[in-house]
Amino acid sequence: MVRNAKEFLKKLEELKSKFSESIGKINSIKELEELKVKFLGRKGELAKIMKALPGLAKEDKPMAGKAGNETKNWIEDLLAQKKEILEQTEMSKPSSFDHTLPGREIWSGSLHPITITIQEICSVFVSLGYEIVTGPEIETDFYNFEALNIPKDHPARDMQDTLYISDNILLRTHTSPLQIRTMLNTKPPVAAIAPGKVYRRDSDLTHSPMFHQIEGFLVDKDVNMGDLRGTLTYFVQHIFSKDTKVRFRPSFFPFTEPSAEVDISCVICNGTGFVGNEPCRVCKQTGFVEILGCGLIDPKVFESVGYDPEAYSGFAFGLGVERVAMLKYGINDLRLFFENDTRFLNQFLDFPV
Ligand code: 2NM
Repeated sequence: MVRNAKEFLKKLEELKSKFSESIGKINSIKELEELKVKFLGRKGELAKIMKALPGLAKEDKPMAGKAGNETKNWIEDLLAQKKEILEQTEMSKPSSFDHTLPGREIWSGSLHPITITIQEICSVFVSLGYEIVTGPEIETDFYNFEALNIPKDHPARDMQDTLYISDNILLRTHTSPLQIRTMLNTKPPVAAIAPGKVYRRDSDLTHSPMFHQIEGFLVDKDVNMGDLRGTLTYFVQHIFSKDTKVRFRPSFFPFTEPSAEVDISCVICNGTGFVGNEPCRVCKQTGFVEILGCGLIDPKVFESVGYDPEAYSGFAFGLGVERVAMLKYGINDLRLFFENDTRFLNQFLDFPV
């Protein structure tokens, strides 16, 4: 018990020597924090002594109070000094940072082969002056079918199984609605290329319910099949190789007349039908593979977008991006594009993002 100023000062001195002794044994910042609480905390050693202050003689109180404060400052100074020393030794401990460890690998993304293919195809047509157009994946019956000369009872509506959202709203089955939208807001001459996702009710080894298409069209005065053939030849020779051959076969589409399917000399066997001694599996030894559909735009389509079929003519074409990418990179399984297996995707790391 502290009864007078003398005893009060003695207690403070005892506290100081006790503290000096304790701080000498401290080896970590954590221990130092605990020591601080023990001596300076609200219920700590100093606080216990200071409780006696109100009971001292009135004339002794200022001196005793001052001595208490000085003790507190003295302890705080020692704590701060010790903390600095401990921080320095902890930082220089050899185990805390091993600068001989190799750095972490930096992972960078890469473009998906479908994206690479879309960009390459589009840039060929941009080099010919085409503009790139995009638009909604959810379409109305008008843009996807009606304006393309595919009326309600037309068999072409079953040809491609449509995914409907309601009677009149659907997931686009091709990118042709973009051509319609472009024609509706542009006067000829016009040339555009429309890449994008399309959707069909179809799913098996060789069909995905979502895939990618690129369609292009050009409208001007006196556009003919020769212009179409020249354009497509330029295109395939820039995407595949400069001696890729082009073959037109007659076909049918509701939105073009005449219509054709285009084959190119097989990029796997160079049109020879053989890879070494093995018969070519890609062209089944025919030397040709189908690559796209095309034709001269039907006057009915011009009517639905308000173009004068007497004054203008045009061509259009459409292709499946997955198919082009498979031929270009020798990929034999469509599903690889949609599985996002990094062992597959990492083979396209060379293409800059
Ligand atoms: C194809 C084949 C042939 C085509 C036609 C049009 C439009 F809107 F101009 F009439 N866009 N795309 C077309 C023509 C698409 O895909 C195999």
